[in-house]
Amino acid sequence: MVWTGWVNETRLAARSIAAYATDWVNPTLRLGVTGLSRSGKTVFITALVHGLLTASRWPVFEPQAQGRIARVRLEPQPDDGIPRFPYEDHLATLTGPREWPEGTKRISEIRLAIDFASNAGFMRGTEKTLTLDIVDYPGEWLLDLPLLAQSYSEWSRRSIEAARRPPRAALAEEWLTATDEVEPFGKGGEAEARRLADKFTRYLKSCRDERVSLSTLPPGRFLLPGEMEGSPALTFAPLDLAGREPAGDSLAALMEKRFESYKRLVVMPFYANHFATLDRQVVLVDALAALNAGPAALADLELALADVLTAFRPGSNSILSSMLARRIDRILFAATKADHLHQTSHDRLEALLKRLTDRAIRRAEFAGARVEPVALASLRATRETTVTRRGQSLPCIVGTPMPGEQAGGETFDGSREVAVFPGELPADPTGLFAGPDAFRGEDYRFVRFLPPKADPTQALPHIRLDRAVEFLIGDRLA
Ligand SMILES: Nc1nc2c(ncn2[C@@H]2O[C@H](COP(=O)(O)OP(=O)(O)O)[C@@H](O)[C@H]2O)c(=O)[nH]1
Ligand SMILES: [Mg+2]
Repeated sequence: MVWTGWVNETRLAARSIAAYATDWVNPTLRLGVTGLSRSGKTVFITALVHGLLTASRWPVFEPQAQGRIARVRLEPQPDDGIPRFPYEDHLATLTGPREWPEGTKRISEIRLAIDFASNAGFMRGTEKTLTLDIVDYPGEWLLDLPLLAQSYSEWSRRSIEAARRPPRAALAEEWLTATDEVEPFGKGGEAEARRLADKFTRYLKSCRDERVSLSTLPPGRFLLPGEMEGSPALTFAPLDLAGREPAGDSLAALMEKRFESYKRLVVMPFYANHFATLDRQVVLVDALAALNAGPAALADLELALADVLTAFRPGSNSILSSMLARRIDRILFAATKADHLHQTSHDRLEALLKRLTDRAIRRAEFAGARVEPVALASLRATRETTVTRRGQSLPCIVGTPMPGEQAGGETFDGSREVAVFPGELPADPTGLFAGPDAFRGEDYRFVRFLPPKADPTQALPHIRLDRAVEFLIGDRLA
C-alpha cells in the first residue's frame, strides 16, 4: 500500500469528537443513499424529502402517524464543496411534464431539520430537532472499496478470471484478445495503456447493459468518470501477469502505478470525506432489472451485495475499519420499482431480496448492524386491477407505458393507459438460484411507465416508502 493513512485518520478522529459534542445538543443523522446507476436514488430522495415536507400520511412512520412531527424545513447543507441535491427541480420534472429525472453521476447532499415532540421517558413532550443530512452517491464508487485491500496483480487476476467466464466472456472477447497480444513485462507506453484501458472500459460498460445487467464492476469511475475523465489515474487495465510481479519500466509496472494512483486519488478521498461520515445507509437495488436479465445477473447482484456489506463493516484490523469515524448501525436494502408488480408479488420481491441479502451476509461474514430488506416504490406509477381473460382472472397493473415500450406484441406511444399482466414472481425464491437454467423458460420482463399524474402540493403515491423511512429514522425521532 503506497498510501499512509494517519493524516486523514487524525482529521477524521478530530471531526468525530466535534460531531459527538454537537450531536448531544442538536442530533444529526447522516443518511447515505446509494445504489448502482438507474437503481432509483434520485426518485427515492425526492419522494422522501417531499413526504417529510408535506407531512404525508404515512401510517407506518410512527412519529408522523402519532402527530409528533411539528415542522420540517430545508436547511443549507453543511458541506460547501458538494453540490446540493436539486430536490425542487426533480419534483417539478416528475410532476409537471411527467418525466423521470436525468441520471446523476456524482455525489450530492441535502439537509432537513425536523422539529418533533419527544415521547421518550422523562423527555416526553419536549420539543427537539433532528437534523437529517441525505447524501446521494453512486453505488459504483462503493464497490471500489474492496480495491483498497487488493494489489494490482491480485485485482488483475480476479478481473481476468471473471471475464473469462460466462456471461462476461462474450462481452470481454475484444479486450481479452488485446490483452493476450501485449507483453506485460516488455517496455510499456502511454498509447498501449490507453488502448487497453479503452477496451476494458467498453467491456465494463457492456456488462451494465440492461440485457446483461451485471453489478460487480470495479473500478467504478471507469463507468462514471466525472471530472476524472481521461486522467492517468483512470488509464489502466488488468494484465495477465502469470504469477509474476510488475517490475522496472514494464507495461505492468506502469499499470500498477496507475492502479495505486486510482486508489489514492479516487477511492481514498471518497472514503475519508464522505463515506466515513455516514450513520445509516439505504442501498437501492434494481432486483427487477437483474430478473429481467437472467440468473447470471441475479448471482452477480448477490456478489455485489456482499461487497457492499464488506464496505460497511470491514474486518476489525483493515485499513478501512481504522478510518471509520462513525459506525453504520442500520442498513436498509430496498428493491425499488415494486410498482412494476401486482401487490400479490410485493412480498415475493421482498422475499427474493431477503434471500439475496441473507446469502450476502453469510458470504461477507457480516455482523453488527441491523440489516433489513424492503420492496418499495418511491413513486408509484401504476394502480391495480383485475382483468378477466377467457374466464380466468388475472392480477394486472394499469399505467401509461413510456413511449417505445413493448408488451404483448404492441409498441406504446406514451399517450394512453393500458392494463398489463406483469407476471408473477415465484412464491419461493430458492428456485431462482438453481444455476444457469434456474428461470425454467420463465421470462421476467417489465414494462416501464411514465410517472403518475400528481399534484406536487399533495402526498405522492408510493409503496412501502413509509416502512423504509420508519426503519431509517423513526427511532431517532423518539
Ligand atoms: N415505476 C417506477 N419507476 C421508478 C421508480 N424509481 C425509479 N424509477 C425508474 O428508474 C429510473 C432511474 O431512477 P433514478 O432515481 O434516476 O436512478 P438513479 O440513477 O439511481 O438516481 C427512473 O428514470 C425511472 O424510470 C419508482 O418508484 N417507480
Ligand atoms: Mg440519480
